[in-house]
Formats: sequence, C-alpha cells, structure tokens
Amino acid sequence: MATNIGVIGTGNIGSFHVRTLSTQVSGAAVTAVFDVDGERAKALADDVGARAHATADGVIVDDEVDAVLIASPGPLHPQQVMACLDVGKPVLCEKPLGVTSAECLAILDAEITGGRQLVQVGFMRRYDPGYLQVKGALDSGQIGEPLMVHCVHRNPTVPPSFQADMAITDSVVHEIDTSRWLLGEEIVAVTVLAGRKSPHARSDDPQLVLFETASGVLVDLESFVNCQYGYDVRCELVGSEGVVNLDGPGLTAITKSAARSTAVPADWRMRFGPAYVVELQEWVDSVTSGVYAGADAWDGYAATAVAEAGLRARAQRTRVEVDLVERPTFYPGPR
Ligand code: NAD
Ligand code: ISE
Repeated sequence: MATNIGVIGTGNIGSFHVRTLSTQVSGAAVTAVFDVDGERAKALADDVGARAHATADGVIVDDEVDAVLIASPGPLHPQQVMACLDVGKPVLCEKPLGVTSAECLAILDAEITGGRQLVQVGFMRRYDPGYLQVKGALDSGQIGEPLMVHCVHRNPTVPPSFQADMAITDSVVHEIDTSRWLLGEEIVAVTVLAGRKSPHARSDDPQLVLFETASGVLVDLESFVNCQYGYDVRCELVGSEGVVNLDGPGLTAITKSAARSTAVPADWRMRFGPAYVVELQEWVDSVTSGVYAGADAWDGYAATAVAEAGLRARAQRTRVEVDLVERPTFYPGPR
C-alpha cells in the first residue's frame, strides 16, 4: 500500500517535490497539499489528484496523510514540524530545520519525548553521486587524513524575498551539513568575511566563510548568491595522501569554432535533480521501515547552531565559537 504524503508549501521546491513524489518515487502518493497561495496549491493538487487544504494543520491532521513534507519558508518550519510531532507523523522538513537553535532544541525535546525518530531534514547533497564519491574516497583511506576542504557555492541570482541572513541560513547551511557529514565531526568555530560587494547584490555578497572542525580541519567556502552565470557548486577535499575534487556534474562539452565549451547547470534542480529523487525514495522507504539514514533533527540543530554562529561572526567581524548542547544519546551524531 502506498504511503500517503501531505505537502506544506508548494513554491519552487515544494511543487518540484510533489511532482517527483508523484512520478518518480515508488510506494508514494501525494494526497494533500497546502500553500497560503491557495490557487497555486489547488492547481498543483488537481494535477496530481490530491486535495488542497485551507490550512497547514488541515494537512497534518488529515487521516489520509501518513507523512508530511514541509517546503514552506524556513522561519515557519519549527512550528509546522512541532505540529507533526504532536500527532506522531513522520516529517521531511526542507532545510533549515529552524532559524534559531532554540527552536531546533524544542524539536529535539519533542522527538525524544515521543521515543522514536520522526524527523528528517532535507540535506539532499548527501544523496548526490559526486558528494558520495568524495565521501567514499575519504572513508576508504585513499587520500589519507582529511586536512582541509575548499568549497564554492554560487547561485546565479536570488529572488527579492531573499534576506541578507539567508546567504548563511539558507545557502551556506548546505556546506555546514556536507562538512559535518563528510568529516564525521562537528564544526566548532566560524569566521565570515565580506569584501567588495557585487554590483548585482542587495546585501554582502560574495562572502568568504571559514569553518574549523573539532579535530582542526579547516573548511573554506566562497558563498556567492548573485554570480549571474549559473549554478556552480564545488568541493575539494585535501587529504594527507591525496586530494579529491568535485567540480560539478559532467555536463556535455561542445568543441566548435576553435573553442571548447561546457554547460553549467542553470539552478539547483538541474545540478541536484537525481539526488532529490534518491532522497525522497529513501525517506518514503524509511517512513515504512522506521529506520532512517538521512540527516536527522540533531543534524538540523547542529547546522542551525553553526549558521547562527556565522551570523554573529559576520556582524562582529570576528571568529565565533559554536555553542552546541551536549548531544542526547537518542541521536548518533554526525555521520
Ligand atoms: P518559495 O518561496 O518558492 O516557496 C515557499 C512557498 O511557501 C510559497 O509558495 C509560499 O506561498 C508558501 N508559504 C508561505 N507561507 C506559508 C505558510 N504559512 N504555510 C505554507 N506555505 C506557505 O521557496 P522555496 O525556494 O521553495 O523554498 C522553500 C524551502 O525549501 C526553504 O526552506 C528553502 O531553504 C528550501 N529549499 C531547499 C532546496 C534544496 O536544495 N534542498 C532548494 C530550494 C529551497
Ligand atoms: C536554496 O534554498 C537551496 O537550497 C539551494 O540548494 C541552494 O543552492 C540555494 O543557495 C538556496 O537558496
């Protein structure tokens, strides 16, 4: 029998997830949706044979919804995740889990009180073949001990609704998660530097971010959300015996008129499309089995705590240490 999914937020990624769940994930059916833009939700619901509800709670308490996917704006996530935990329903929450670590901690408390894992966070890079190869090269010992990671995260543009803090809380948060996941350890300090501002930017952009991990690995990141030319995500992991590089997907190169050109993905859908499919399939399977391998609520909390430290580091123009609570044994920690 199919797992019935309710989706809250049917904007860019919510509608993408609804279509992926409806066409590319086995054992799943989208039965309910909600968006404050009722017309958008209704049109999508009609397309996939789901019901458009008048409220988010309507989706969460719907008897025909077994599990909920939250794709509303980040600040709404904690309240909507808590409502799912209140009724004991599994929830895949798009990143970030919350904008403050305090609201994420309330989610950990509620999940622990319920006694079983219900929350997964949408850090989809963990399912990307390229990132998996980087992790494989490190875990197999091929490149020795990890020493440094160099990252690039560029978006062509951002919408008018994109606030200055979101460069850290919404965009850099991906590298926070990939760093913790690749290295299997927590980030303990953050430094953020904003230099000369792009003429296309409304707030500091690009920015340089430096993470320090518990064992002393240094992770640097260029975050640039108005780069204009395309979506460009890179990662180079420097080990004691070698280096592993992820330069992006191998899109087709055209050689013509004495020049060779390689396409760049236009956006995150094109770059990470296959990863979202695997993420959703594994989540639906986890809802059935009760065994989860994706990012859990602790990962969501830790990522938000690092992002929070990043916001302070940017404002104070200084290195800020990350303030993490002691990890409850309920959660395995970075993996
Ligand atoms: P968006 O603005 O396109 O969509 C958000 C939708 O939420 C809109 O349709 C809006 O009307 C709706 N909304 C507003 N208030 C609501 C409410 N109270 N209840 C329900 N819906 C409400 O934004 P987006 O780009 O789709 O981002 C949504 C979330 O997904 C963000 O947290 C973002 O960080 C995340 N995201 C993740 C990825 C990824 O690669 N994992 C990619 C894009 C977005
Ligand atoms: C967006 O919300 C995403 O999650 C994309 O993956 C990321 O690249 C982008 O910077 C975010 O705004």
